[in-house]
Amino acid sequence: MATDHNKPIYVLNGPNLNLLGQREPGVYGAKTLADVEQDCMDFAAKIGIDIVFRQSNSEGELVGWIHEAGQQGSAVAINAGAYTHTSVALHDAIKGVDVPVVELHISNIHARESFRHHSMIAAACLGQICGFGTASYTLGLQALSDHLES
Ligand code: CA2
Repeated sequence: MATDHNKPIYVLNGPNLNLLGQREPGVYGAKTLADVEQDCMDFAAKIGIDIVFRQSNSEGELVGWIHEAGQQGSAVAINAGAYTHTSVALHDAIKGVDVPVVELHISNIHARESFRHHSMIAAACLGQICGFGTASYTLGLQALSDHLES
């Protein structure tokens, strides 16, 4: 698939990620979501892509944004937060769009509580990046950019 440089990569964030940097710094680090957005903007400018960065606590809103990305975007990087482990709706939305989707997580979900080991969206995604702290976001953007160029 050739990269459509006119279309942005959507970076979508699920529930409670608006709290980043305010609690649990041992698990999720000290950066706020605004810091992560800035890191993504800087990285996107460096590698020559456009991004749209959003967060919602609503499963339905995330579903709508995946649909929007399927029409107006080139790819999706999603940290679905706790919906990762529960949401058939997000799985189906990802399956329903014709753009590559990368699942990302700040923490290593496989090294945490057993209820975090299973991802409902992993099988619908191109791949999964987790455990690299907030660098998982820029790693996800790099992976999608490389995939779109290949
Ligand atoms: O490691 C990740 O990125 C997660 O997607 C984060 C989710 C968690 O449910 C997933 O299992 C793994 C939680 C996001 C909530 O983040 C908070 C940050 C600070 C304080 C409270 C929640």
